[in-house]
Amino acid sequence: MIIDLRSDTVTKPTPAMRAAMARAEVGDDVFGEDPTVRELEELGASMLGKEAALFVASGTMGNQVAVMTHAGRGDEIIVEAEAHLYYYEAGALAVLAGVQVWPIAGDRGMIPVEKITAGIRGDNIHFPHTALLCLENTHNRAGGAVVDSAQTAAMADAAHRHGVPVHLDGARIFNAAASLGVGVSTLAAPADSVMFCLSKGLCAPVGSLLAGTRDFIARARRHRKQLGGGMRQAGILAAAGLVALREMTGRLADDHSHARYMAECLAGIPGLKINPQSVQTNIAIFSMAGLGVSAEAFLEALAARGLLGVGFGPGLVRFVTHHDVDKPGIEQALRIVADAARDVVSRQKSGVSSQNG
Ligand code: TLP
Repeated sequence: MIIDLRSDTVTKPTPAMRAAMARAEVGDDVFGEDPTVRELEELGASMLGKEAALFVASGTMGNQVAVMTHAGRGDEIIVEAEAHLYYYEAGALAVLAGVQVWPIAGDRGMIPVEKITAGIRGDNIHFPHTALLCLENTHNRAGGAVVDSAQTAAMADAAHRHGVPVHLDGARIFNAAASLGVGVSTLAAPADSVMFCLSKGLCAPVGSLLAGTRDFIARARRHRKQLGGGMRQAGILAAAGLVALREMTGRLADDHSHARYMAECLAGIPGLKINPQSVQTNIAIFSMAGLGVSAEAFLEALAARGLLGVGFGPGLVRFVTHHDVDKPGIEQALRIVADAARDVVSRQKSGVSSQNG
């Protein structure tokens, strides 16, 4: 059996989801007539503490629709330098939204407030208009780092003081809320729009929600249509999303304790480096540079033994824990990592000694 820790997107829909999908009431959602999509949008909006929500095909679509709704062509948006919507969305900000980016390096998802203030352009014919500040919680490339509500409010206030709205990429906002022990609506409150994914830790097969004011969502609906995201009997998918929101948010702490446990064990394997304290949610990024091989070569050695992860930069590997890998699976994954690391190191040594000899 393969243990797949590449992402929390690899989970299969649960039996309850498949049953709900089979019996979902549907209609044509472009006409606003799919009752299950409407139910999901209403539930998602109320959980997030927003007036309205829009069901979209993916987190990427939700982020890009949000930017298109907040900003016009030639506008500038302030982003954290490794934010997903900038780093991992295939240049969509340029191609679809037509905006340019003012990236600011953050620390575990927190962008220094004074840099946000300094990044907001003044009223000058030479400058682009600063149209949006984008935040991310949990922050993926910062290893699933959690941004608390005071930090979120401080960043959002800096933007709002200058009339700049705030979008929150909350693909994993339920993980952030579970880690902090607060409601998602508390974390979402400072943001004008929030995207979150049903298809990450929550096991739905497809879909994300974009939430905001009623007026914002009405305008976003038009941009979703422009992107070809107007789906028809989408209630089949929304039905799984309803199960995700009702049944799957309460178990995320298990994923977090698995990731922390993994980090503690990985830290004890010679050649690997990770600070277990930095693992706050379900993502563990570790350095394997000490093994003396590339991340790709190490990932191949893991895959040959039945464990999948992803490369996250030179010498870095990411594991994401999720519903479909239980504690025994995690133990097995750790045995595989230890075995592969030992093997890589001993091959290196014998390679060196035979070269020398
Ligand atoms: N992240 C994926 C990959 O794209 C890296 C993953 O495996 O973690 N925002 C954040 C913070 C995300 O982590 C992701 C997906 C998205 C947006 C995009 O969601 P999808 O994949 O549904 O377009």
